Amino acid sequence: MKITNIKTIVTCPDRNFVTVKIETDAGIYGIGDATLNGRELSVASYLQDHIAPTLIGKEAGRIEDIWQYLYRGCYWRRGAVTMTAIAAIDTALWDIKAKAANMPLYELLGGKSRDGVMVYGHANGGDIAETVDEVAKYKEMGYKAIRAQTGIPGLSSTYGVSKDKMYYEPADGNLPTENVWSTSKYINHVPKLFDTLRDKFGFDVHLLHDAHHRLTPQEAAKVGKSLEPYNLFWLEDTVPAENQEAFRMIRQHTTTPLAVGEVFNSIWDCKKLIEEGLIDYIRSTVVHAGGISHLKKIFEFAAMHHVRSGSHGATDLSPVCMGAALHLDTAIYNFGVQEYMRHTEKTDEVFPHAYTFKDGYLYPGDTPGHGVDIDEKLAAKYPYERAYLPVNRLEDGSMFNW
Ligand code: EZ4
Ligand code: CO
Repeated sequence: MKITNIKTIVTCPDRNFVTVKIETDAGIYGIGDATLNGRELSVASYLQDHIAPTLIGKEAGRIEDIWQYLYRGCYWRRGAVTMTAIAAIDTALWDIKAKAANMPLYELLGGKSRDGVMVYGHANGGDIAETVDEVAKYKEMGYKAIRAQTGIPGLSSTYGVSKDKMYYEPADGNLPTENVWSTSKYINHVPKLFDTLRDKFGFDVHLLHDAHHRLTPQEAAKVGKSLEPYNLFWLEDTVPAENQEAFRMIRQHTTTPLAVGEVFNSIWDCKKLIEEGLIDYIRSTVVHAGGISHLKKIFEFAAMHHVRSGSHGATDLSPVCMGAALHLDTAIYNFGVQEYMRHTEKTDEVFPHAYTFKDGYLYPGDTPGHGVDIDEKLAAKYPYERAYLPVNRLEDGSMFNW
């Protein structure tokens, strides 16, 4: 089965998505997500201008060899743009292989290790009372795990807290929005949120929290310690982890479980974090960490070091990524939790999918492949719209220095 054509489809059904479609001479096609929030067109060009010409005529079943060819063969290894493009090709090739075998993808990855994939949703409010209401809504929908974020008194806006509830999108504006951040205001406020939530909902629901890479190691240690009485499922993205050693300091001071990795794109971003047992959950996902092939290797390495998966699953990762991630989540044995922010109706219409939500769990479905498709005609109705993730400054106007 030879690759005959590679299309790169850019569409904006409420937000931008890049999708790669690989066609073969057997009439079977596969699709992969290539969306990199705020940098979408770079990946589209990488795929269309650089990768596509090199793969026409190649054997579609040689997934590992194509992965190594794209990773090692281009000389310039790693990087978010490159790895997202490789991920899209890899996902599409796994989709093709599973369709050709007439099996849902999880069967090719070793079969089911679990029946359903526990997901967490985002409850965010402008203040604590509003966040409490949002958590209640997620509980009603059946969620077993809920991420809680709240606005900080004295700061006019906070990343991850939005007016839109079910489907908020952090990217906006024709130019980047600028937010103001104060760690001292945050540190004093966040324990109050979890104190209120545990008081109201008890300890039977998993609660998570995301610090969006805004802390120093010392501040992270302090936040982790202050949240210990509330028994969080995890504290996410404390420090950026470009300096992996920084997590040693956090680890020594708190037993709050630590999660990081949504911006990582390869095993080399988390090798030390995992092998030294500095984190509890690795949050990388299919689209940004080299596809099914590479992420499976990361998760298997993590399994040896008591680290579980907790894949990123915000609205800017397309339903194609979600479908693929659910098959991997279903197959691996060290699965932890899967983020699920849901997509808008418009997005779901462009990407018909087999996965379903019930009672706090997602199910990948049994359609051959990863079970997600793209309606190209509908996609063509929504042209790309420029959008950026916001920039953060401190109260004195300076950029973050960590
Ligand atoms: O900031 O997906 O855990 N989820 C998150 C997300 C990310 C966005 C970045 O594009 O932190 O909201
Ligand atoms: Co996050």
